[in-house]
Amino acid sequence: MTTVIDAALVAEHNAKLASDLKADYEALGGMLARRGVDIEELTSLAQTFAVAVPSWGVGTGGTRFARFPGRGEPRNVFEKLDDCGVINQLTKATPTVSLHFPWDRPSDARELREAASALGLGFDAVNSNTFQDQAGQEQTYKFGSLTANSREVRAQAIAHNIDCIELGKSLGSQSLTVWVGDGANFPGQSNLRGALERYLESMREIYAALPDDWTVMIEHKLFEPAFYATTIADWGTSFACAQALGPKAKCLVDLGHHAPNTNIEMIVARLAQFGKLGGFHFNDSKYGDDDLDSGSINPFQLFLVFNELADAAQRDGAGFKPSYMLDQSHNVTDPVESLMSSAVEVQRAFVQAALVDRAALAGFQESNDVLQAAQTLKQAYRTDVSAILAMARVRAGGAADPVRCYRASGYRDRVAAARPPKAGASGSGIV
Ligand SMILES: [Mn+2]
Repeated sequence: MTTVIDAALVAEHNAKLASDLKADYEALGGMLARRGVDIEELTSLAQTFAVAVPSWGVGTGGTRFARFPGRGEPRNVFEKLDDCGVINQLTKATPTVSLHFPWDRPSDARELREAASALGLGFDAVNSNTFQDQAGQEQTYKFGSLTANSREVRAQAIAHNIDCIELGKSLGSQSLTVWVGDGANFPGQSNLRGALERYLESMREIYAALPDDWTVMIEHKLFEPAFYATTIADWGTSFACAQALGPKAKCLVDLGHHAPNTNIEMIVARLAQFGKLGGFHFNDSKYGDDDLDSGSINPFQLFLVFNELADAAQRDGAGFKPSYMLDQSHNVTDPVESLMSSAVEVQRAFVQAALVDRAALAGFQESNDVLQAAQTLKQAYRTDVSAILAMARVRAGGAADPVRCYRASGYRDRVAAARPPKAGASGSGIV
């Protein structure tokens, strides 16, 4: 396997931090032992954590108003893979990449698969794109895609999704994520029920093209670009469609795709209960679909989501395996740094949720000891598990402090020189 950053540099970085990490790890281990928790078990658990990186995340995003490109942005899917390789090399938590077609469409799928595999990367869900028109496309998605009134537009959108499945098969993916921006900007623009009927009709054709071991994940989003009525606006609609389509259809929860203050952890519990939780797009938000770094605004919510996931894993066993992906837009930070920090923050919530004393919590719930039940969650959430995460990384060959190590490596300066900006470079937009 090739490493993008010199492995000797990572080893040197880790050696410098080794004694501090050992001291922090032993102190935390002692504190956890007094609670009856074995730190080694948590460290092993942390090492099992994996979240996919979106290929579009390694480029600078932008807003509806402007995009300010960053230095050394990847100009094609191979350069995106290099950046993803750095993220996984230093965090050891992001072994897969989620591609977006046609932005990342390879001319040779085998070459792309080999490039990924040389970096130790695999491919997670593939994502279709029927929310913008591509050069040379016959039909426009201006008035919708899978729900469009026009049969020709729907046929084009269906064919694109089936093409994504075929591409994904050749890359080793096992799921397709479908998000459509279809909806209406004015009351009366669209027949609300008719649009959903057309959506289901289109999705049935896509579903029929899925291999047996594939999943199609339906991603809902409250609003934007449809500002009056979005066809797949909420988890209820997503759930109803997944039920109507069949067992290979599941729901995908993007944390930013809800109204402010929505109880997302309860949505997670509901979908898990009914076997329809397919996966996540992790990010954070303050107002809407802000696509901010995971855990940057509301880390407690992220913890509560993972608390529900830990509960579901305990109830449902090994069969419960939702897929995790980051889905963020980086406007003012180095995307590699943001994605590394976010992977660590999601992993942190995963480990903190494992710290919840579930037997004690169940007892407090049973006896209606409300205060102690709440405190049980808070105790886990307040525990700083940074040393566990760092130890998990170091043991796997990653960096004790990924961002510090990355900065010391000079990677961004190197790629800034090697990747001069190019007009019309491959998309790194906002999803
Ligand atoms: Mn998303």
